[in-house]
Amino acid sequence: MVKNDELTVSRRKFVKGSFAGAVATAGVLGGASMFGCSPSEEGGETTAPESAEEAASMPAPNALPEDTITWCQCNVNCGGNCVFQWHSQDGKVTYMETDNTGDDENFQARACLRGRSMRRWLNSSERLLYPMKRVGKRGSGEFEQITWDEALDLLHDKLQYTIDTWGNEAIYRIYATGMYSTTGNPSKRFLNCIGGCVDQLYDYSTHMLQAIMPFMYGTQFSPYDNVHASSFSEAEANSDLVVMFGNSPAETRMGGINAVWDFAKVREAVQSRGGKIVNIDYRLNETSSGHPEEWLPIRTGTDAALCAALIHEFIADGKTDEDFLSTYCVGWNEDTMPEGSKGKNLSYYDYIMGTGYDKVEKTPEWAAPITQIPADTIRALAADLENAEAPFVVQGWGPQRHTNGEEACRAICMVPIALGKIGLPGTNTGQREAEPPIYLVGSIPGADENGPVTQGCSILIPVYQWLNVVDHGTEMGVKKGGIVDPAGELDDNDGMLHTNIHFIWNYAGNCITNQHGDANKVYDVLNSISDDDLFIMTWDTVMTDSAKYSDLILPDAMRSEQMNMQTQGYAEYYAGVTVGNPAQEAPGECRSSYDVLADLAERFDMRDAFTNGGMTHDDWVKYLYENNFSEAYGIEMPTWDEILEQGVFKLPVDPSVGLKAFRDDPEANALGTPSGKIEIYSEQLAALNDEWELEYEDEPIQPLPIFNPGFHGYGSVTDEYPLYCTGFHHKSRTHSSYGFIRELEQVARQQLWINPMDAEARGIANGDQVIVTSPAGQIKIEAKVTSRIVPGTIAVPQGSWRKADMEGDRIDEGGCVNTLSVYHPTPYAKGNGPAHSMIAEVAKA
Ligand SMILES: Nc1nc2c(c(=O)[nH]1)N[C@H]1C(S)=C(S)[C@@H](COP(=O)(O)OP(=O)(O)OC[C@H]3O[C@@H](n4cnc5c(=O)[nH]c(N)nc54)[C@H](O)[C@@H]3O)O[C@H]1N2
Ligand SMILES: Nc1nc2c(c(=O)[nH]1)N[C@H]1C(S)=C(S)[C@@H](COP(=O)(O)OP(=O)(O)OC[C@H]3O[C@@H](n4cnc5c(=O)[nH]c(N)nc54)[C@H](O)[C@@H]3O)O[C@H]1N2
Ligand code: SF4
Ligand SMILES: [Mo]
Repeated sequence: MVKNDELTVSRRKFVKGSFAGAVATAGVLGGASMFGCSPSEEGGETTAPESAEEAASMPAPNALPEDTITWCQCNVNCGGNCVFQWHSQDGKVTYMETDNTGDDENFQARACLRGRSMRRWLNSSERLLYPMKRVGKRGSGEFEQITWDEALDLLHDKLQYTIDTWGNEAIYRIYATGMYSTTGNPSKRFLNCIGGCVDQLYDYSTHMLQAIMPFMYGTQFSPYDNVHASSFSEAEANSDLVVMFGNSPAETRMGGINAVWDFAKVREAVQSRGGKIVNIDYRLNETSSGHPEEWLPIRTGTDAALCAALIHEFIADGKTDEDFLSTYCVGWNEDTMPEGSKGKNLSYYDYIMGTGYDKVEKTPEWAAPITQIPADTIRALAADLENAEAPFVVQGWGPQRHTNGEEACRAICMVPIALGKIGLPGTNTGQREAEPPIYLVGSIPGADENGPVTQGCSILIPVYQWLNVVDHGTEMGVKKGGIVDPAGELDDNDGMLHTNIHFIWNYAGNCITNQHGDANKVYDVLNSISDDDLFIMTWDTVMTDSAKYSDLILPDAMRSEQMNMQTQGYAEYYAGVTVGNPAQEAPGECRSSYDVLADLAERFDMRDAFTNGGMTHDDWVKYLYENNFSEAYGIEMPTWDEILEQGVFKLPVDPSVGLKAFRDDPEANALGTPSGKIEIYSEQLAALNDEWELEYEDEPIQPLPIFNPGFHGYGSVTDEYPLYCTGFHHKSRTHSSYGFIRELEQVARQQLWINPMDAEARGIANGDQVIVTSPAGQIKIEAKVTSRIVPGTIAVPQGSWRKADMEGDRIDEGGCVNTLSVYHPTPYAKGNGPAHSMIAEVAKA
């Protein structure tokens, strides 16, 4: 929490001197500066004109005509929430400036190239303009236009039919992240008005980590806070070594006030103390592009083996912090094992030294062939970690988005734990860099406490499980399939679901196919179900691949076309809020989702409840702003009139050290684990492994953070599929969002990364079209032959738009990675591990 007195020490002032130096240093931001956005002395940049004619008609910067300025933010799920300053004339946006508020250009939430292409999205000829209902097969893309009245009648009838036939447990609100706004998605409130729905557990971002970390760091754990992780600003202030596992802020945290900027300052500061950055990745990512000495290449999906070997060296060198391990941890060695598990050689120490789990000593020589990292290099990294006063060990979410991700994310945390470098200045817990602790305003509530709208159903399914629940939900339950039932709604049925999913509510998401996994399987499963037994509603702005599987498509007005409000994102380290009026009218028959849902609620006699007695969308914005949380944080915020005028309010946040309170007083601040300590060995996980009915016999839930190759992981390649195949988040899109914008695609094309050795062996040259074949499907894509990726592994940037003739050869010419990923949930989280764990072969097209 930010307290008043803390606010007086402004982070901006602290930062200014060092950052000026950082931008002066050639290449400090690597390749990112080309695509991201650099702070400029002059203030905002305008959106580039689309043609020479347009350039000629654009006003010269020093002779701007009178126009209307409105504020908005980028609403997609990149975490940035960067600020847009729209200039409109005659009710139409003409160009965009980004954030240029305040007197410190280092503290401006400046949009990246994607955000700056938002005008092309708003005005795209690909916008959905009217409601449509499906007339062809699912996935065929055949639809016909209907009226809003027909659409809402159909929606009402199908929802009512679903509830009457199977109950509200048959309605699922699918994971969907296309719209970040305080009022942008009132679907939950509407669905609660009609009795509720099954909702999402975890997310596609941190599926494995979010599920498993609470067993190690306690039930309060969140991947999205500054309690369990330290901020990059803390590393900047106090660290002398940064070791990153699968984390590339220059690609995933790109905005102007975003973690990529914080990281540039970290690099400057750490290097100025004589320290260094180590960037562990299977590819030389953008964050270390221009700094190749930072790259430590590793085979995809093998981080836990590297961590085990590092810890082996800490032990061999006598550098483990035994006081810390015995005071703060459970399961490090025999002495610290929980009572019930003693005497069985189950500790992590036994695992490392070859006296436990698999009786193999985890030496650097053991790890070398697995990780592709020479033993000497592992020893040198171990020495660097041992010698650092304040090592900052940090993981992105790439390593956990693997079939062995449940172990990998914990194994990375073992590195600072073994050294006792947690909760101290300049250190980190092994988690991703911290996110800001406060949000200044709330959102339209999904339910009202004691009010007319109450939560009707509390059953949750792991997000990646939805296809299984559509297919055979009644064979799934609490101990089989990871269903969570907090209110005991399934007690009368032995914890098993009463019904499959029969209705999917998809607002602002592309997780039916494109972003989910195994798109060919989705096609087969959904087309095997009769139309009476499944209804899918998609509400979007463009015709996505997921939309093609829907029975009804609704067109949405975008945020820049409505009054809007949103806080800072979750990626950059500050607090803020932006409020804006519409910049232009929505095209065609696009309507605000709030207004549409009010009309739909009316068909259920619930308009009054949904609108809380007649509140309009804009009433909610004002209400939420005026009922902000400033008092709780001891700060003052602008009045409603002031914020409408100024658009943006921002607040610096002080650095934080993850698990500091626990380190300072482990008894007063015990963790939410059974022992109150860090549980390296989890008896709870061991018990779940016995109690649950697991899908795959050879894939148990692991109580220890061991190296486990995982499904389609290390050692699983075959003659037919001799390459490991994986993915990463790409700078030309946010998932599939912005994926149809031609200019962005041209700047950073969709390409298969392949090492020259693997390419040569297959006669593939840079720029060739190739076919990638996995056990799940085939894509066609351009090859990028580069030594920036390790040999033996290929990589497909995720989020590209699928383009496949599903009744023909099914080859996806869009190059979507989820055409290749096999549907295979992980043991405990039931998560999307295969998103980054695949095997494949490549051939010239
Ligand atoms: N293989 C593989 N798969 C992955 C990942 C991976 O790394 N590898 N990453 C996963 C992760 S981390 C995530 S978060 C998910 C993301 O998956 P999704 O949540 O599906 O994200 P997007 O693809 O961005 O889809 C957002 C949709 O919202 C729409 N949209 C944007 N603005 C508006 C609006 O104003 N109104 C409405 N109604 N719609 C709007 C966009 O057009 C787009 O279709 O993907 C996951 N899938
Ligand atoms: N430009 C852009 N930015 C985004 C998004 C986007 O789609 N585009 N999506 C946003 C969202 S919702 C999320 S959840 C985050 C995602 O953030 P992350 O999950 O952290 O992103 P990824 O690119 O999947 O992985 C990060 C890095 O890990 C590497 N990696 C993958 N597997 C391994 C491995 O086994 N070991 C090691 N050491 N490295 C590995 C990848 O090459 C990549 O450089 O990004 C957010 N920001
Ligand atoms: S895509 Fe992300 S970094 Fe780019 S403008 Fe949008 S929120 Fe900012
Ligand atoms: Mo995500």
